[in-house]
Amino acid sequence: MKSTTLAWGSAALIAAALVASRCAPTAPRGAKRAAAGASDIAVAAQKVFVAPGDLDEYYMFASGGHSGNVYVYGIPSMRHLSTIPVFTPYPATGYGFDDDSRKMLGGLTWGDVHHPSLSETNGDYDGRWLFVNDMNGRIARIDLRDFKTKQILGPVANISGNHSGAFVTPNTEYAMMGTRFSIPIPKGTAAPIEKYATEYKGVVAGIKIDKTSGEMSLGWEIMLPPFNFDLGDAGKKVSDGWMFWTSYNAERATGKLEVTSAQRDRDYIAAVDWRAAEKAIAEGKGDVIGGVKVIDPKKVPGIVYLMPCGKSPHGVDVAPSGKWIVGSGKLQGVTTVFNFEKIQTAIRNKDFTGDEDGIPVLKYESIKEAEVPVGLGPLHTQFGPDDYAYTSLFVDSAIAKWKLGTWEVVDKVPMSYSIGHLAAAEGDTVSPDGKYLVGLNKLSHGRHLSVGPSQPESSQLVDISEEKMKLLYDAFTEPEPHYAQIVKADKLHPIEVYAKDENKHPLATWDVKDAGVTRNGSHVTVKAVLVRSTITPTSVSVNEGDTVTVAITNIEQTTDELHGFGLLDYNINVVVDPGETKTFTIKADKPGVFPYYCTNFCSALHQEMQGYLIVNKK
Ligand code: RUQ
Ligand code: CUA
Repeated sequence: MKSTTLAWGSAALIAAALVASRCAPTAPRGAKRAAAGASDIAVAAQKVFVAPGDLDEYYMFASGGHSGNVYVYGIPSMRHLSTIPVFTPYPATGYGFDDDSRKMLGGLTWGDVHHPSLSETNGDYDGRWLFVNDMNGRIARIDLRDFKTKQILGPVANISGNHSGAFVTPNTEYAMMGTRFSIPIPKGTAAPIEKYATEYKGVVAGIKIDKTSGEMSLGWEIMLPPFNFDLGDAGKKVSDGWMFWTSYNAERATGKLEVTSAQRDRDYIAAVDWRAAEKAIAEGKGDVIGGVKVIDPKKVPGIVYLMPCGKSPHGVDVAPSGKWIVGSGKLQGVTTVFNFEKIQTAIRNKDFTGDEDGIPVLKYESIKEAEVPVGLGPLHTQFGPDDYAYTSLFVDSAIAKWKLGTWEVVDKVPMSYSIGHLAAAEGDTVSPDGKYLVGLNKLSHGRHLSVGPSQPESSQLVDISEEKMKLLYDAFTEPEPHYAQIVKADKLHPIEVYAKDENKHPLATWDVKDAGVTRNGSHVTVKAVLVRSTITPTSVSVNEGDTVTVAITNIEQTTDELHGFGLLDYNINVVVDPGETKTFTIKADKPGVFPYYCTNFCSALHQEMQGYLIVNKK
C-alpha cells in the first residue's frame, strides 16, 4: 500500500484542527440515541451489563493524572471500583495522615500520574505490582495484593518532569523514568535559557526492581541532549533488552515551543540497549552527577542510538512480537513502523546520517518498514490478536484499526471527543486479548448532564471482538486519565484482611487489656485497639507540648470491617483495615478537649465508637 505523508507545511493546519476539535458539537438530548439503531443499543447494553452480584471480567487501572491517584474500574461494566491514592493524601483511606504514608509522600501533596505499568513475567501481566510515574521525578509501586502504595522512589537525581515512565521491561527487571523538561544538571544548577542547547540536559533512567520484594532502586542514568522525552516502551521477545523513548524538540528550542519546536521534519526516538547500560554501570563507567553515576554516551558508545521519526512523535509502542516499533508523530497523518531487525543491521553497518552530541543518528530509510496512513494526529497504539493494531487519533477524534504486516487500515470508529491514550485488554503484552478497548478521551462535552465548568473526562468502551469496532458505552472518569491498562481479573488475588500472625508492627495491640498510654519524658505513646464498637482507650489525657504517637490496631478479622480514627481539630483521619496497625504522630500544641471517632461506618453502634483527647494547659 502506498503511504501518504502529510506535507510538513500543513502542521499549522493541524494545529488549527487541534484547536477546532475543542469545540465538539452538542446534539440535542436523544438525538444520538436515535442515530444508533435501537437494536444496536440493545446489543451494546447486553454486552456491558454486568448483572447485580456478577463480577467483571477485567480490571482497568487508569492513571489519575494530577489527582495523584490511580482509579480502578471493572470492564466491561466501566464501574469505578476503587481509588488508590499514590502521590496525594486521601482521607477516604486515611492515606497521607499516618506516619508511614506521610513519610512516603515526603512533604509533597500532589503528583501527576500518566502511565500505569503492571509488572510482567515473560511479557505478560503477572498481577503482582503496578508501577506509576509522577512528573515530580518520582515513581511509585502499588502492591496488588492489597491495592496499596508501598514505595515512592524519588525525586530521583537529575530527572526533571518524569513523563516518560513507568514502562516496565518484560520480566520487570526495570521500570523507566525520563526527563520531559530538560534542565542543567545536577538539579540546583542555574544556567541562562540562552544556553539551553548546550547546558541543559535530558536524562533517562532505569529503576531496578527487586524480583522478590518489588523494592525499587536506581539502576542507571544516561545523559542525553535537551530534547523533551515523552513516552516509552520496552522491547519484548526479539527486541527484549532494548528500550525506546520518543522525544520532541530536536530543535533544542525554547520560548513558544508550539512554533519553535516544530521546525524540523523529524524528531527522534532514542533506542537504548539497557543491558549495555547496566553493564557499563557495573564496570564503574559514568560520571558522578547529583550524587549518582550518569553514563555519557559520548564517552561510552554503543548504548544509545537515535531513530528519526515524523514530527513530534508522542507514543512509541512495541508490537507483541517485538519486531515492530510504532512511533506516532502527532503532527502527521501517518504512524511510522520501524523494523527491529533493520535497526540492528543499521547499527552493525554504522548506517548513520550524523550524530547529536556524539549519539549516532540512524538512517531513517534504512530502519523504517512502513508509514501507515491511520489519520490525523496519531498518539498511541495498542494491539489485539491476529496482528491487529489500534491507534488513537487526537485530531480526527477516532480510533483506527490496522494490520501489522500488510499495513492496511481496515476500520475506524469515532470518539467523543479527542482521544488521547487508549487501552486494550492486555493490549501492550506479548499476548493481547482483543475483546475490549477503552478510548481515554480528553473532552466529554455534551455527553452527560452538565456539572458546571469542570467537566468529567470521557472514557468510551469499544467492542473489538469482531471485524468492525463498535462503541458500547460512555463512562465518565475522574481527572485525568492518561494511560490505563486492562488485566484479566483472575490474575489478581487480593487479600481482604491482614491475617493476625502476619502483623509484625512493633506497636500492634491485639487485646483491649493491652491498650493504654505510656509516657517517656514529653513523648506519649498511645496503643489503641479498634473493634466493634469501641475505641480503647476511650479517653487519653496528655499535656500541652507533648508529642503524641497513637498506634491503632484494628483487631477485626472480618472482610469489610474497617474502622477510622478521625481526630477533630488536629487534621487527622486514619483508616485501619482489618488486622492492620497504623501510627500517627501529633504535637499537642492546642489545649482543650478533642473528640476522636470512627469515621468508617462499621456497625449499628458505629456512632458510639468515639473518645476524647484531653490536652491539659501547661
Ligand atoms: S500522554 S495523550 Cu501524558 Cu501518555 Cu499521551
Ligand atoms: Cu468503627 Cu465505625
